[in-house]
Amino acid sequence: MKRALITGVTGQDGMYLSRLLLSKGYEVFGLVRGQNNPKLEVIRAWAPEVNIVTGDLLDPSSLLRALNVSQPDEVYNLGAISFVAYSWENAQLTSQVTGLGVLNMLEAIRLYSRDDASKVRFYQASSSEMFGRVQEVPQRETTLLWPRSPYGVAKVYGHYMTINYRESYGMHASSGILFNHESPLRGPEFVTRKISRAVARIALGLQNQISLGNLDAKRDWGFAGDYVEAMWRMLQQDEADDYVVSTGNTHAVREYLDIAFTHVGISDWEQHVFQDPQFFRPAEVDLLIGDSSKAREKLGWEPTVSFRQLVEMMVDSDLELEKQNVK
Ligand code: NAP
Ligand code: G4F
Repeated sequence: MKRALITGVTGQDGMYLSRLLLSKGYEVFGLVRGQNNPKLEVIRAWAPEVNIVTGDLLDPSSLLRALNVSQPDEVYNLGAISFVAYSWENAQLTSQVTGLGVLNMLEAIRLYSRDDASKVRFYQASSSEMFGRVQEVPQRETTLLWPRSPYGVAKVYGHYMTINYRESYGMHASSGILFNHESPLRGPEFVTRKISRAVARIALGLQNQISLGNLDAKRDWGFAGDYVEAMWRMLQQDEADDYVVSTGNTHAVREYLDIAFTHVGISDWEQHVFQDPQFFRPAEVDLLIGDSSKAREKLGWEPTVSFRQLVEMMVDSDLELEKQNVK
């Protein structure tokens, strides 16, 4: 039985990945921070078989302890401050958790492995946000990175540190440059879930409008359940490497709005949508579209959920949740 340690197990990807690994017969350990984390109950209900280990990416000795307890074959480092807008207001904290946290985990693995580089395989959750002011369309593994947010800068640090540990110590350390991926488990602060939730509530008469920022930004949105499969496949390769994971299609925020509102029978949706300056960012990533041919060829990975299916899945899920508020 293989053993895996997941940081960020209480997040969207951690939840999908934990179920994927359990379905493959892994013994799964999940790192949870804080003394009374409200998400603990959520992950316990979602995947009761996950063994919880307390720890924090800011606390190196807690990471070493988590490794000693879990004795993993594979570590998936998904833990991060992941909300881009928040990263301008909390730039140092974001740099420490999302950037230095990667170094803390890599160093803990190096010490735990006692320089046996083959002992633990490592996955780093890198991000298409690193492409920022994109220097090439579509973006691929070799595209110059030009981050546009403190979050993006922190992810670049973690990305290069992962490559550095691979090259310096021969560690099996892979970095997945994942483009935006969503699901009904997406945090409500991200634009897709913010919209699916509001659309459900508007359809049910629970609210009348939604305030958003830039509706013209374009993202390459996929389904989180597909993307965690790519993470696992990366760690099953003989050689560690870096891979772009994306659908290869891009859509503006207003296209997401159009499909979501149309799905609940509202065609004149503009009257429900307001733009509020507080949701515009100091620097925007205008366009993301990924070229995932390397992942498709080497990992045999491909997305299974279309953009329309993704939007409708999220709206349907929020309709079910919000109906409970009507009862
Ligand atoms: P998410 O839902 O925001 O989850 C983030 C996780 O990190 C949560 O479990 C959170 O724990 C944990 N965390 C925060 N601070 C921590 C700390 N100091 N120590 C340990 N854990 C900490 O993010 P996600 O969407 O699942 O994304 C997973 C990873 O992929 C993140 O690194 C993200 O930056 C990256 N990524 C995401 C996407 C995407 O589109 N979803 C795309 C590219 C890359 P709490 O529950 O306690 O807050
Ligand atoms: O949903 P978002 O907040 O996601 P963003 O910034 O693309 O970041 C997500 O994807 C990254 C991968 O590229 C991850 F690394 C990161 O952790 C996170 O998961 O915003 C998407 C777009 C942006 O252009 C934003 O300006 O939607 C635009 N937007 C417009 N109105 C809004 C809003 N975003 C949010 N969150 N809230 C709004 O009201």
